Amino acid sequence: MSSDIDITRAIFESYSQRFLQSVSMDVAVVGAGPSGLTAARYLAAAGKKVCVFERKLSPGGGMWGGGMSFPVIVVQEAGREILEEVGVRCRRHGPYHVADSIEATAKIIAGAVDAGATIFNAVTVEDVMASQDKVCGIVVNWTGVLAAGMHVDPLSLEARAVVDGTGHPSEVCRIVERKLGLRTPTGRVEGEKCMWADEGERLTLENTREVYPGLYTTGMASNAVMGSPRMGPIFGGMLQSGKKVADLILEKL
Ligand code: 48H
Repeated sequence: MSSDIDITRAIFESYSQRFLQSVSMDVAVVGAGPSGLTAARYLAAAGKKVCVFERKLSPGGGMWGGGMSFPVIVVQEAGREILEEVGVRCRRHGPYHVADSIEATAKIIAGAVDAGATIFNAVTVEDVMASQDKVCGIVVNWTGVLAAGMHVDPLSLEARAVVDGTGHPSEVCRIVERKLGLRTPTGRVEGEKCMWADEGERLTLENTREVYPGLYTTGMASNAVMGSPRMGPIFGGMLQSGKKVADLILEKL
């Protein structure tokens, strides 16, 4: 009888404590894809209080499925080095390296958690907090509440930096474009262009930057914002972008 209640108490008290500890953080990463998780690992390893917010039940984003659901990913040299930091076994294949996408995704998640990042799953970021033309936090709601279309107001969490790691839709940047006037060099959030792996990989890294005061992009969102090509199931750019955005934030904080 009482053990059922103890289980409820253990879960509710632990989660409440975790949530309360996260109402004010150094970095909020939106989206637990390979870029966001990699950014979180480096930031946490550098001693920053970093939380990752993932809409879905499972973190990992688009990496589980490899290419067309063949569970294999391709990386170049720099990506291999980042994968090996978290113990992923890579194998040379022609000019590339390949890894099992399930092993890689699981170890990237574990790497972020082991470094000290907190991952909130099943939580959607639906808005940002802004003050004096600077993004200074995120606004979250339960994914289940949003999926059910219930009119429930969200909660706000403060962050010194926010990272848009939402992948192809670049959701946070689109919100900031609409509500705060984020502008790219071309004047608007462009959306990604057609497949061109080499160029897409190169530009993912180049496009990783602070796009609005307090708001950074990483991974596919960086290319979507700047109108650069997609690159298919080659993931080194995502990992390098996560590392770069962590470095950019560490320079500032
Ligand atoms: C909370 C959210 C929200 C939100 C979205 O798509 P991802 O894997 O992102 P990246 O950039 O780390 O990696 C991209 C890669 O997976 C990919 O798609 C590639 C390389 N494509 C190339 C090609 O040509 O197709 O992960 C983003 C995550 C997902 O898990 C979403 O559920 C989550 O962000 N997310 N979480 N609040 N508003 N929006």
